[in-house]
Amino acid sequence: MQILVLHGPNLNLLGQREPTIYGNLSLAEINAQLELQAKDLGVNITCRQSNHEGVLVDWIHQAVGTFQGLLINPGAYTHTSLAIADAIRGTGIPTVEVHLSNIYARESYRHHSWIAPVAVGQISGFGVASYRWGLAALVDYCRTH
Ligand code: CA2
Repeated sequence: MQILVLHGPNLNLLGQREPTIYGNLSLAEINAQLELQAKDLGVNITCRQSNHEGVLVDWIHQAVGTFQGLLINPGAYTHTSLAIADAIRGTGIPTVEVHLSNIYARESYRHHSWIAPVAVGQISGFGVASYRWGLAALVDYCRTH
């Protein structure tokens, strides 16, 4: 099974700023943890990050036929991007949305997600564990559906 992991805007800054909200790990360290977990789960993952909405949309389109599941932290596009939601809905790729922080415990403008209605589910607020549990949940979903 091939899983695409997408990280949205500014997540390339992880580990350098705002550690109290997003933790100390860099994006490379998060990806390394997911790679190890993927081996245990017996799946392959491909991790990508972009600061550009259209690039993320293109990668979701291109995932069809190659990837069976999508794990995505859309970053701030969570709260603004109908385009990413439409891409996920349009491709029909099973998707799990993850967030490092608990978006519902933060500013009200972070409480709405365009992605949640097109995702299988969402995990928010557990730091890097949101990604790990999101990957486990996505693989389980893909194996059982
Ligand atoms: O909690 C999350 O994972 C978020 O998706 C992170 C986004 C934020 O806009 C969402 O509301 C919740 C922001 C990612 C920015 O990451 C930074 C990391 C270090 C320094 C500055 C920004």
